[in-house]
Amino acid sequence: MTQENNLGRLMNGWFSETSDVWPGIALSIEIEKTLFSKKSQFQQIELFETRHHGRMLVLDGVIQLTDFDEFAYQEMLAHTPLFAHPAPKKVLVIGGGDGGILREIARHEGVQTIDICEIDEMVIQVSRQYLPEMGCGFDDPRVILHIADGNEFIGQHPDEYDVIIVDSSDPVGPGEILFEGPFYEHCQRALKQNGILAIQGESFFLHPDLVQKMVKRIKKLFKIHAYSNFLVPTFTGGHIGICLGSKGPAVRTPARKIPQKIQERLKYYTARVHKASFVLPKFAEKLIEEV
Ligand code: SPD
Repeated sequence: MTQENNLGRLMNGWFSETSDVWPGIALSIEIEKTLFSKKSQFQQIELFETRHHGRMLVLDGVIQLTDFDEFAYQEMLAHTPLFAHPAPKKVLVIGGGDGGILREIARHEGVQTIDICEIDEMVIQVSRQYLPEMGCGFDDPRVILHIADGNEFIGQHPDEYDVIIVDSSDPVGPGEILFEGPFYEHCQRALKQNGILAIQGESFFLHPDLVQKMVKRIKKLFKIHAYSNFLVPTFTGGHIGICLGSKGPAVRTPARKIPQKIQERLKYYTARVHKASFVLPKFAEKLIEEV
């Protein structure tokens, strides 16, 4: 897929996220002003002040987050695998340059090391400058930043992580490699014996073929696998999934009690939401079961 096909449009004060990955449908957000717009070595990075939804980060024309609902995505993608694991100590994030997933992982006191591998340093700089609520994720002393290609990095770290979280953009531009078979195999090898992998799992409404492709890869590599989904109103389609693979722990329920100290700071994730997120509409369940 070419990047040219994927650029969003700014017209009459509205940003519309149009893409060949979801033809014929677009999500539009009213913009107040553009705070940052520059092409990095890897992608077009844009940061907007929206009229009603706070700040918004856009990569190659695709909305990555808004202040309005970023908590839903970051909390679910981080806490679902972390609470499914009985005692995660070493965690890796691939992508996630905005820092929001780091912010959530840092709430877990038992986690000792948080490696993050992000290919595009400019995303981190922009987030630190314009999205302090997420950029602060990099301030935790347990965070070790690696500016590198996620696919190459993961291949060099066998048997190292309790949890790996892939916070990727869509399979266009720098994120494309993170949807390929070899990357999944590297992730499987980089996990310790009881490790859990959680990958940004796209939307079964917008791209069922892609979801099936991801699930098929996970099923081939992990004895335990599941697909979770939840609401994010400012993503086209209004929801997104997580594709999970586990070498041991069950993933559909939390393995431990959510500490009060963490729960009181969260806005989306609860133990009940964790379990409910694995209940899928009939067509999606079929889609996932038949691969
Ligand atoms: N279709 C958009 C998928 C974006 C997923 N990545 C979001 C990054 C937020 N940390």
